[in-house]
Amino acid sequence: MSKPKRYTVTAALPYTNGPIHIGHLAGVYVPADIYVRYLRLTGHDVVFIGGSDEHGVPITIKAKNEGVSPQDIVDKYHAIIKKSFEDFGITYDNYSRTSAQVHHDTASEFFKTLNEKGEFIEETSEQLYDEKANQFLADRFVVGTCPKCGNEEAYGDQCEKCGTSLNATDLIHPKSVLTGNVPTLKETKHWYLPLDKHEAFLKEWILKGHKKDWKPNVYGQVKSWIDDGLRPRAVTRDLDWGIPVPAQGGEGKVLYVWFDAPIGYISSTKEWAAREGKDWEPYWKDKDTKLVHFIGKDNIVFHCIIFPAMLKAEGSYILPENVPANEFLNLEGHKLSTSKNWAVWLPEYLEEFPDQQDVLRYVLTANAPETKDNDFTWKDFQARNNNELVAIFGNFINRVVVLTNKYYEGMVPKPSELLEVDQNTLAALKAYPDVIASSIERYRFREAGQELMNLARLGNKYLADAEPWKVIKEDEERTKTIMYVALQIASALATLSEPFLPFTSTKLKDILKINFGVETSWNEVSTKEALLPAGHTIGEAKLLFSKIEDETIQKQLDKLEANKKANEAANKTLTPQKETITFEDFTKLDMRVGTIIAAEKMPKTKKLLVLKVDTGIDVRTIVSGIAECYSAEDVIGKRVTVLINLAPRPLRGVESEGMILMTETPEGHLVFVNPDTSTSFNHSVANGLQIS
Ligand code: B3M
Ligand code: ZN
Repeated sequence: MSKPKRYTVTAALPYTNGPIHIGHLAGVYVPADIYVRYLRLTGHDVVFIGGSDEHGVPITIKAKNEGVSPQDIVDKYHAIIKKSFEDFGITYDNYSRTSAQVHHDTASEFFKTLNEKGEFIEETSEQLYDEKANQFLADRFVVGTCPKCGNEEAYGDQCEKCGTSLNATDLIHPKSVLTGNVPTLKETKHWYLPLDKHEAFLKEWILKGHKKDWKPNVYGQVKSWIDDGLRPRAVTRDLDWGIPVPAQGGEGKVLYVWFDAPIGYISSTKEWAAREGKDWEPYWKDKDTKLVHFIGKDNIVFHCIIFPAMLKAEGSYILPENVPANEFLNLEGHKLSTSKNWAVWLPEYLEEFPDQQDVLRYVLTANAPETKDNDFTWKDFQARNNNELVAIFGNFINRVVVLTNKYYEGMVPKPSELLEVDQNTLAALKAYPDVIASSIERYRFREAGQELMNLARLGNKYLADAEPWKVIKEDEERTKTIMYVALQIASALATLSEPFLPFTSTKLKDILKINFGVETSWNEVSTKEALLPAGHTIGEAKLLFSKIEDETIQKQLDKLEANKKANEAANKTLTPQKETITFEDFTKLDMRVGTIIAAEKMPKTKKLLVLKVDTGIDVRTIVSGIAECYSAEDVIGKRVTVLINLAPRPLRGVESEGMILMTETPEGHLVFVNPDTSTSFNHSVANGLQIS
């Protein structure tokens, strides 16, 4: 595309079934925000669009699990997610939600247009059905083995391991997420988008077209799907949460979430335009608009094949110029996982590191999973903060500001003759806007972030070599020149850091007093004679970054470790229920409340305690396998529930005349079914009685 007239930039609409974590930020939102901030700073017409994805099975499942309505879930997480974006400086021009009326209308219209144009196939076929839950199983309501890669946890619409988009009936050994049942087949009618019909166009557009400049991971995935052959794909579902299908025979059905969600970008643009008194259409329909979708790799097929096919079928829309999808970010060597709570959640991060959004933005950019999956570690986080942000960027700025205040009461000195080293440094400085821009425009945000740090390195090295703190003693004129040059670098950093470290950039502009009308634009960093002219007065030094201590990092590692343990306990496979017994069977059990009056360890065993228990009718000996959790002293005097009519049996030569009822906590500890409190009884209900 020749120079675009305007940009429409979108970032994936997060599902509102939980808060967002560092993986989302690194993969989608920070790169998107860097990109749009850069575009704005360079004077482009850009709209940055986002919103919450509030339909779809993940939401319904979350609501079911929490025993609340889907609406409660989306209201809760929409607010939390929106706030996280604001907190981390993600500068959407509009953040909408797919439950908004404008979206329901837009998505319905879109469907109707395609339907009227005959772009769908209506077909009745057999779909997976859960007899027990009384519902069809699509998308995340069903898991099974991926026919392509063998992943046993593939969903009904997609395998997240290999990225393949699936139809639920493709799954091998499907299983209902709702009941665990093996689904049966039941006839139902749906509307299908015949992707095969668009195959020729997609080939032309992506494979033969200019999409070779797409990232190799994106291009490669898309090519492999096209090469595999495309098939019709259902765009409606038998569900009750979503946008009702606006067609005859659509009663009780909703639009497939991946049909409505990308249209959410359009609805959100409409909302923005209405608010700003603009026309939304050029942002989606003018061929001089550059449309860019920022997404994670699991969303590639939807943004590179299905949505473009929808847009093409509709006929009046432009197609994305680029879809710079990232790979995944891992955490301390393991896949990020919401269900396993293996994540750094943004709200929690801010609680523990208040006002340190830029540190996270910086580290996630430096480690962005641009070309392959990457790992976030707390040690690396600490190292990047301490060795780069504090030791290079922060240190340079601090020295410049402190010395300027000390020598010149904050006034930028007038330089005298520029030596070669000064000229070279200023020339190097002027090259940075283009260098960083070129990386950003090629979606190489890691590289861009490192170039920014290189500019700070340039400053640091310049000062360290020039040593103004020594020179001042013998050559005041030379010192002025050195400080002048250093101040120009500080000023350039204030401007060029904005896309990456927006909070720091604001602070720095405040320190340098360049935020009120004397701001330098991105391009002016290269062209302006003096970024900070002699005579301009700067403010006092303020710390931009602070060192992160080992204890702080250890605390985060401990927290993850604790999560892991809790998970292991929670994931222990629950013993299935035994065969049912009759009420008569139950009444045969004679349970009494007794008191342990004596206890001793059974010699040469690990697990056994020999107890004397006062049952109220007698005192008897009971051998109990609880010694790994309780010592003899622990249990003496304890009131316990005893099954007294269990046939006596010898254990290691001691006749045991009954049984103490115990149960297991989620952490795997044995606890007494305690007649004195109700809590332990709840455990027994939840976990099944374990008899020791
Ligand atoms: N909500 C998937 C996700 O959150 C999906 C993206 C929609 S973008 C239109 O990962
Ligand atoms: Zn797979």
